[in-house]
Amino acid sequence: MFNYYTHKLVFSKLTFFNNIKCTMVKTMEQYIISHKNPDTDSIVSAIIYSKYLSKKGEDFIPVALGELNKETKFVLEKFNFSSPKIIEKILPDTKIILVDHNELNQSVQGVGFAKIIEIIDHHKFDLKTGEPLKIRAEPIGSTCSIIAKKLFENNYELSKEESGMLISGIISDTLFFRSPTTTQEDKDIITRLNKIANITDLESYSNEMFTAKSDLGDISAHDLVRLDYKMFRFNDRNYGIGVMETTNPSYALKRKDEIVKAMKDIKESDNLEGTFFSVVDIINENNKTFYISDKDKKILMDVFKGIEFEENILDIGNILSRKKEMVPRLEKFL
Ligand SMILES: [Mn+2]
Repeated sequence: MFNYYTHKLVFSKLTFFNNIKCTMVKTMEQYIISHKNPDTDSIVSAIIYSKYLSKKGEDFIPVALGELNKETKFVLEKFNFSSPKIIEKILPDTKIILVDHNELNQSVQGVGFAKIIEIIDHHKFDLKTGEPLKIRAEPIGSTCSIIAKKLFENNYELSKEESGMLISGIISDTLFFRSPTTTQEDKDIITRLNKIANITDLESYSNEMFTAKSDLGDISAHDLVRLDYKMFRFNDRNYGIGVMETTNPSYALKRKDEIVKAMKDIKESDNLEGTFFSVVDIINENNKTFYISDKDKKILMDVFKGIEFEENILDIGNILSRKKEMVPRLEKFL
């Protein structure tokens, strides 16, 4: 769809270079960007927010920064949405909206030269921007919860499928309310959305989602560690933390040797001080975290009172949330 501001920008540039012959004015695409290693919350947020904006006559294309995981594919198929286009980088001055992230190292290549016009997120903030922008951040279980609130507030008429998508995003990020990031509001929002979506048994639907996510086939150990991986800066040094939320933890635990090797490679390539890979058993609410150095092992033992499970793996108990439990405690300690 036509966008006035983009058009004006291109038009003024053309006027300026009026000696250059140009037969076609091509408007620059505008994007809603989900984070790297995309998850269901970020992808659904981007898709549904783009639907809302297009109703208001604003054309933003939801995009993914990489291959979708199997849970997300399952959800899109279930509610009949096509996968968003995958992009790697953006041109300078592209207008973008960031959903489910605000740290630029989790965003698209070229984000530093883009025009970020809005951010909707539920993570801690670590951002400096050149220009004023719209920000909506809430300490709530998922970005989909914030999108749902915004759509309710603006009397957007959600379809059955759109409601089902938002419910899926909330279920995914809150591990169907098991995660300590869950708030009462998330639960209330799901109840309200399900009046439209009419999913008969939310518990069994959530299990279907988690089973889809746990089916990783013959994924390489390297991709497994990177599946839901984020880099953090603690005490001016880089740490990489991968998380695998699964109903089948033995899948990863059995592949220890490969995973340890992959973690060593990633430590090298990402120039990390330390690296962790947590296998989170969603059903039994337990976290087994891989480490590759004695230093990292000691950190896990000091911070989470981890107990030895096997060499290179500590059982750190019922720590389910990287965002709310792992990162703040590691940051404080380090
Ligand atoms: Mn999220």
